[in-house]
Formats: sequence, C-alpha cells, structure tokens
Amino acid sequence: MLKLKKQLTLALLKPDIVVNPTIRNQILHKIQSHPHSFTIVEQKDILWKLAQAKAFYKAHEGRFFFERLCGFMTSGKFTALILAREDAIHYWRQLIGPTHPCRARVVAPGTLRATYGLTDTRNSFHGSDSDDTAKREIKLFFPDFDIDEWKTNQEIHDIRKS
Ligand code: IDP
Repeated sequence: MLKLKKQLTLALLKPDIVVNPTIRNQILHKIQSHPHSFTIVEQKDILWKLAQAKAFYKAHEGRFFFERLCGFMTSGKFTALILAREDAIHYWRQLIGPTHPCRARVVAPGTLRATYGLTDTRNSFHGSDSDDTAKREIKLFFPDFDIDEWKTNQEIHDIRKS
C-alpha cells in the first residue's frame, strides 16, 4: 500500500477568532474532524508586541494596510498551531480560502475565511505558503519543536502500523 508522508504547516487563528472562545473551539474541532483530518501537533496562545508583528509581516512594510495589520495582530491573543497531514500546506490554505473574505465568499464559499472573515485585514487565519516558510514559521513560534525528530518518530509510527 502506498503511504503518503505527512507534512507540517504553521497555522494562526487570528485575534478576531480567539476573542470568541466558542468559535475558536468550533474551528479547532472542525480542522481535526473528517474530511479535513489535520492533527494538531502543537498549540499555543500568543500575545505579540508591535515590533514582533512588524517583523513577521516585514514583506508588507510600506503597503497601505501594514499599520492596520500590525495593530490588529497585537490587539489580542492569537493561537498558533502546528498542523500535520498529507500535503498540509496546500490543504490548510485551501481550507482557509483566499486572503480577502469578500472574494472568498464568491469564489470559495464554505472556506473558513468566507465563513468567519470580517474584513481584508481581519481575515481570521494564516497559513504558511511553502515548505521553507513553514519551517521558518514553526521555528519562530515553537523554538523548542524539533521538526527532524518529529519526522523520525512519524516514520517509526508508520512502520509499526504497517
Ligand atoms: P495570506 O495571509 O492569504 O497569505 P498575504 O498577502 O500574505 O495573504 O497578506 C498577509 C495578511 O495581510 C493577510 O492575511 C491580511 O490579514 C492582510 N492583507 C493582505 N492584503 C490586504 C489588503 O488588501 N487589505 C488589507 N489587509 C490585507
């Protein structure tokens, strides 16, 4: 039987989600349940200082929404998650949908941003966009998490199962 390797990605539930514990728990349940079936490998609530938000979103410095985005991301706690499943980066971004919730409601109804997103800035979720980004972002939010060790343990687990 062909076994697909699990991949890790870094997800954020932004402050507009975390401010509402019922919605946050609904989302945590949904992402672990069929058909999405992500495993939550690590989970942490974080409150950023402005400098941390500005460093994370440095690529957007100078854009019209940069100050608003950093203000929003420091307005309250957010939840950082390491998620695992086959092709996790692709499937998490597919589940959250396009960046702008209004557009998501048209082109990807049913996605998390289409359902929960409030505005272009307060769009509820983040997901790493590549393997390299995922590694960098996992290291940033979970400095003690050892990706190589997780992969090795995963492989041992798979061998035991088969
Ligand atoms: P992504 O989060 O879908 O990968 P990026 O282009 O990396 O999208 O943008 C980072 C974040 O900046 C978005 O999630 C959103 O919060 C904010 N943002 C992006 N584009 C806009 C915009 O046009 N107006 C307001 N905020 C934006």
